[in-house]
Amino acid sequence: MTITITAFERSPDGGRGLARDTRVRWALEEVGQPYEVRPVSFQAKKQPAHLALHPFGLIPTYEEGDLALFETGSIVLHIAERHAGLFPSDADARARAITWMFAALSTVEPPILDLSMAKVVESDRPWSRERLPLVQDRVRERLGQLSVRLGDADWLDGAFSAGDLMMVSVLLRTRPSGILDEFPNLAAYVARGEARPAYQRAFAAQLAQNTGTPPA
Ligand code: GTB
Repeated sequence: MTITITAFERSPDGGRGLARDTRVRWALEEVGQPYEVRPVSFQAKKQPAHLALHPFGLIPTYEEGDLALFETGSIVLHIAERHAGLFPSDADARARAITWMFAALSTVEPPILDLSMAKVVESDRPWSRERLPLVQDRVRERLGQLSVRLGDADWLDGAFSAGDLMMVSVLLRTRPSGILDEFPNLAAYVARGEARPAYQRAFAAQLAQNTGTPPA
């Protein structure tokens, strides 16, 4: 059955891979599932056809036959459950991988998103300069805790899993701020994720779409 995802027609990041379709592409590449991409413009995202797929008018979405999903956590979980390659076979190890997915999305990502908002959307507010260090410190606190847990391991819980895919995807967004590099083991962890052939293919595909050039 054909898998179709939606992505920005042109991502505001110009193809740096920070929009959330990249994590879904990466998951599909890890499990070797081909997929099609339906680019969605900013106007189309708010139209009834897209809202029927995504009630909040965001990307990405995922369609496979009669199944339509939104939320990258749910989409990656679905992909990992249906195909080998992203979850360990041991039930407890799989539960821990899911825990790391949730940790990435609900504990690590929120302060990172807050920092993006503080820099992009709120930078012209009179209180912005005073608030920014507080927001940066909240990101530092989370990354510091994660750094301690990761230690010198390659991945968060044994072999690479959907938990790492989600955590690396979330951490990538801290690189432009310079905060990621304050934690050398996390910077190396993210680099290990990016070095995976599946990530490389996913990145190249979204870059090609956002720059209008075919992947090499
Ligand atoms: N919780 C949802 C999920 O995980 O699927 C969040 C989905 C979401 O926020 N999607 C964003 C969106 O559709 C795109 S990824 N935004 C359009 C809108 O708000 O109208 C967020 C994103 C956008 C741009 C960059 N960038 O340019 O660096 C990075 C991340």
